[in-house]
Amino acid sequence: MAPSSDRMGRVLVVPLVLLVLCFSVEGVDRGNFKTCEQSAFCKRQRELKPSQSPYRALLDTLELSDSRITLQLINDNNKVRLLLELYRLQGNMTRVKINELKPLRPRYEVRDVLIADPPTKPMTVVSQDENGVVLSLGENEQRLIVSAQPFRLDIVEGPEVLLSLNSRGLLAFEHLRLRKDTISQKITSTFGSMWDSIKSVFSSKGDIEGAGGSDNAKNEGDKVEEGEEEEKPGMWEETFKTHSDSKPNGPTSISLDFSFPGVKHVYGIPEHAETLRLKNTHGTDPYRLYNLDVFQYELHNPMALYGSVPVIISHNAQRTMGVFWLNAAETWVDITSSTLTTFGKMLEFVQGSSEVPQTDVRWISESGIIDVFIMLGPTPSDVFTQYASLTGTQAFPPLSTLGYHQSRWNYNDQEDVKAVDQGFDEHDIPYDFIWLDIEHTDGKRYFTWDPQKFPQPKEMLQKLMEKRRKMVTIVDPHIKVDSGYKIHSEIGSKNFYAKNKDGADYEGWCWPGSAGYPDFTNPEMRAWWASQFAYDQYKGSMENLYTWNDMNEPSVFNGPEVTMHKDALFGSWENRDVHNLYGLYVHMATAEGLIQRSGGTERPFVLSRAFFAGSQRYGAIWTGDNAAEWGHLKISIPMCLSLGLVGISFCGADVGGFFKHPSAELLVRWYQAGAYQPFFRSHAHLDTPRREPWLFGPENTALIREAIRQRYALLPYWYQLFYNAYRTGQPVMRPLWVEFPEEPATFAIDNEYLIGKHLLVHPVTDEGAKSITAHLPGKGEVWYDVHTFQKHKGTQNLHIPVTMSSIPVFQRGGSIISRKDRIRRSSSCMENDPYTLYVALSAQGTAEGELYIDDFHTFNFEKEKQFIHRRLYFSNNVLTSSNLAPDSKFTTAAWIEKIIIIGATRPSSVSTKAKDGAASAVEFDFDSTASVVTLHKPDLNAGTDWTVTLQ
Ligand code: NBV
Repeated sequence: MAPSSDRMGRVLVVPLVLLVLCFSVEGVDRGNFKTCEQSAFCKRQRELKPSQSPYRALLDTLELSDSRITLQLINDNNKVRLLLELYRLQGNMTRVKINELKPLRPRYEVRDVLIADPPTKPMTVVSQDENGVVLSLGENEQRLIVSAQPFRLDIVEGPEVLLSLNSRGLLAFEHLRLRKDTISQKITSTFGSMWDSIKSVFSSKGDIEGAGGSDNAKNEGDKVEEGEEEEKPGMWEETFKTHSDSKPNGPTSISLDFSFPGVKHVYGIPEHAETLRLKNTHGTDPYRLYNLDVFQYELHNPMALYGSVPVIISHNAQRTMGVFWLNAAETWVDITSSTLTTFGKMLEFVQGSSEVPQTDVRWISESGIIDVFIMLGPTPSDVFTQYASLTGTQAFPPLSTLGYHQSRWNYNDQEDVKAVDQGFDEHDIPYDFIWLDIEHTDGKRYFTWDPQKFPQPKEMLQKLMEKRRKMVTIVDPHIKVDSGYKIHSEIGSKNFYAKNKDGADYEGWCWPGSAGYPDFTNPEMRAWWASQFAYDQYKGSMENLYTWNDMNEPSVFNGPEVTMHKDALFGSWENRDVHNLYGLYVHMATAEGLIQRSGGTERPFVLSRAFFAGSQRYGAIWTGDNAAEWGHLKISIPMCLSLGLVGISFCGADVGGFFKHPSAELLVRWYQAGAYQPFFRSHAHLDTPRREPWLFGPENTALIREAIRQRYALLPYWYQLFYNAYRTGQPVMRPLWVEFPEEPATFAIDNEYLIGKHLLVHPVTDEGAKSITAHLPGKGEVWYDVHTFQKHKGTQNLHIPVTMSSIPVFQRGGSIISRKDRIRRSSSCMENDPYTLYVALSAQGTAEGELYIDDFHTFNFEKEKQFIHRRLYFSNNVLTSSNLAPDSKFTTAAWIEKIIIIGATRPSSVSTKAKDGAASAVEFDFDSTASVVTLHKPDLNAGTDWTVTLQ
């Protein structure tokens, strides 16, 4: 350990490794993290050659029940049998599960990620012969073809192959086995009794003698041939740097390949600091999914980051599909795109031999089972619906959380908080949340406050509340080992900590020094954790205090790859099996805590750094410790787009960049971009100079103010999109190809995107930019510059000049967007303010949109149907507001103060008519240069039926 002093001059005792982590390097220290070559299972799996699959389907074992088909597979090299289960799921999905037929011990199957057992539909056998079985998937002549030798699966639609599994023969399943040297010693002492009991269990099922030790190897009476189960380095233990992994279960990895004929573009598998379109990994490492705290991550490389969603999405002009690989262990994904196809024999005659593009995706995981959901689309929106039906939708956030968040590591004390809060008022900049990082605690003991710096937390929160503002405090999952700390002693006494391989509480180094890591996989632990957010437990907390979970990969400064040892235990499972779930569980328990403290009334807000499939149900995610560099600003777009594609809409990046100090230009550009991303928070490292919005001179303050004001004006649209994401699973921030799936020019674009269907944003992300080129998609579409109302046609690459105040945003012709143009201190202050409708006409003179209103913070919209959901429709010069949810009940005082019709011709008169009311004339003006009609004070309630007629 090495002493150092903090900025206050106090002497701290910091482990050496922490110093190395925090202060030594510029850029990521790659040596801290494994390459595929250094990860024994990845290396073993990647060495397998394609087209040599040893697996054969034993067709005579086929069993068909109502909801599934099972079939045994045999590995002809070692005679180990696997059980294949096939399910046709509702909503055009297929589930493929492969496990050992009789594993020595159960293999981990992921829990708590699927929202329910996916409902099935019957599958029927269409035909069967000695080569395979053809099953009907019901929809559109879709068939699932099981070929026997070598085993492969093909999903076809009519004559077209949509997707093939194991067509490259890379299915590999390392069966559980006993260690050879242990067996050869006849397992006398330590393992003697275990061996006896295993033998007795299996003696009824068949004999279990011989090297290799797999009982199911004996099912056919075949002998395991010597030497087949070749021992390779790293199978039974592995070291990385100074860390050793004891691997008590030996090699357990699994792998399977998927081929997408006709596909050139695949997306997803966050989190990587990577382009939207995934790259070929031939000649590089595969993309890695293993939740890690990567210090100063680099751009454009396949290294793992803080979170993992094992979902890949394929897209071409005809079809979008997805593959969800439900496995929480360390996973690597290889992607190869080519233009030559090699189809299996059975399909050659249907497919022909012409050259088409193809993308092959191969998944490799360290343990668990193969459990795959194939989402057959066919549209992008169908894939989102399908995935949402499995893992749930985005939690619907309180409106205020869509406002602007001001954070830094750290706001030092109550005075500091007060001064920053006042700064916003003095500079007339709205904000909703101020954040406190780890220094606010009493010695990194979460759920506490530093008694010197934050002696009166409630008073502080109360003052914020009076201004209708809120706060977030950080609550990390590493718990200081300190017998005087209640949280630690309770977790300890309840036996809730994760264990090390020897069964003692696992301890690692983190911010508080020695720390324990609660076993969040345990539902009792989660319930206890949730209870700690009760107002009488978390002293000094109030209704306007929300939560931030950091370091939940989990980060362990002195652990292998800065995380927990693989052989650490969560109940009977190893970290190896459940690693990528830790962050999700922390997030889940915290969100539950915030719900419970309000008696189930209030919607929670929790920001998490680590995540997994399903994390969308618990709150927001940010992209971790980026840097104040232009490249990091640019990458924030594809990083959030990739998350949105796999269900996680509430995403943002630290505005300004976490490490380093941004130039004024970069900071302004980042605010402009961040204002148009779902989660909008500025944040900065402890060592960076202060950078509140008013510290860069009046001109830049004005630019930042304007960007934040644009965000607040658009909050009604953001809110409606989040409601839509919650209801339907459609992403809030979308790649262009999602709305223009037939236009290949959009497939690789990741410097611009759509918010919902209707706003196209092309933030300026280049230093010194004097112009940008925006791609305006859609043949026959029109796009209006939201600032000038200038009309542009799609499809085109529009070159436009930019100045420091430019935020290029275009509203799609045919859309109606609601805004609130009176900006106040915070979103809560604007709740009942009037709306302005921006009606942007299509080439056909029509437009439509939605408006959603509720109390903006409780679950009453759901429990008591207290919400307003309107459809706004413009056609034949009549704008109509109609009810999309007739059984909902809610009223609003908010009215429509202005209606701006863009792309219109001059009317001679305009009248409004509320339901059951008489028609009344409305004042308007017409701007002939911009072709804009502005209706003033139409005096319409935002929540009722009415029409506006232009004559
Ligand atoms: O809690 C301190 C920081 C936090 O500000 C940041 O946002 C997190 O991503 N935290 C990481 C730990 C240390 C980073 C060097």
